[in-house]
Amino acid sequence: MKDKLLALQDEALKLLEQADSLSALNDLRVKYLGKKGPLTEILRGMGALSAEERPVIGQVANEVRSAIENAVQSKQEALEAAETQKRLMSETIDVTLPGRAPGKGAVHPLNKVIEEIEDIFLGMGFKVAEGPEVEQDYYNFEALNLPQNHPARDMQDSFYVTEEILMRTHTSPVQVRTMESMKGEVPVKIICPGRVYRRDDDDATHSHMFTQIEGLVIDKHIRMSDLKGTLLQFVQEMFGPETRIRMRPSFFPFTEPSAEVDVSCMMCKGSGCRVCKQTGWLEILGSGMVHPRVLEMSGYDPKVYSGFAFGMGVERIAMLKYGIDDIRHFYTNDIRFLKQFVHI
Ligand code: 2NL
Repeated sequence: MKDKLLALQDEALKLLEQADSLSALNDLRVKYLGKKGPLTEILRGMGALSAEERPVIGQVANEVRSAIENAVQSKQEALEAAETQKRLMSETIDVTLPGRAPGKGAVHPLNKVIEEIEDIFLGMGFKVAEGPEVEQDYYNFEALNLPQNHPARDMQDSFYVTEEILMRTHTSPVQVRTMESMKGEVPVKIICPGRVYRRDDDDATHSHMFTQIEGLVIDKHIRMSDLKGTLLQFVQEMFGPETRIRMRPSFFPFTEPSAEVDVSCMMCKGSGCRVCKQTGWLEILGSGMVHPRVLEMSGYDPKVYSGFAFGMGVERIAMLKYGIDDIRHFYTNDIRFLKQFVHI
């Protein structure tokens, strides 16, 4: 019996010495000291021993148990210490290493151009007004004198949400809302930048979503020469002081008379090149005197007040100014394209 106990102790101590993880150690503890282990079994069988043998074997069994318990205890401490050491090593931080510089963002080229245009008009005393991109038919069409059967109102040309609600097709509704809220007060002198939506197939020069800036001035005695002077000042700040403009008769339902505005080509200074198709001129704006019915519908008496308005596509301006050949570059967010505008 005693030999059996000592052999058990030898075996247990040997395996404990080899245990290389806390879970392996726990398995061994259960195996040798657990309720179903050999030691418990031996102690249970003590009843069959003689009265002389019982205390001797009992003492040996207790010594064996203590020896195994002590071995488990010290091995556990050793493994825990090793584990702590390992974690400390893996979590070591070298505080002397240089930091990693975070990647810097930059303003999108379209937003830079919007800000540049806003700054020019702010310098001439305009305020910036913004409004909803999802708009009521009334503000987008009706109040702008667009007749019921006008092609722009066709389901085929605009993104309708319901019969009465659509994605705005220009930023004019913001100007209508501003006139309404001004309740006939003057001067009105605003520009309205923002996204607009039209059902168009995308290609190098068309996009179903683009950015527009419209301007509106209403006061007493506003006339065509105020429009021309304002736009000349704008293009000379935008494209250079030598820039010239010309106005051609045109038509918009919301202005009368209406004019298309061309700037002298900034690539060839007007001598003719590929960009201006040898004409020396580039079309950049639509404009005109606000139609009397538009003034009247939004609370301004056309016998007392007059105004001018204009609208331009920001992408087109940016493409001309920076020689960009495809409008889709503004929306595909290719970092190689965007990086070229970080310092403009
Ligand atoms: C273009 C032409 C234009 C307007 C926009 C306007 C707004 C009000 C009243 C009258 Cl509230 N007119 N806006 C006028 C003429 C032309 O835009 O080619 N845009 C890209």
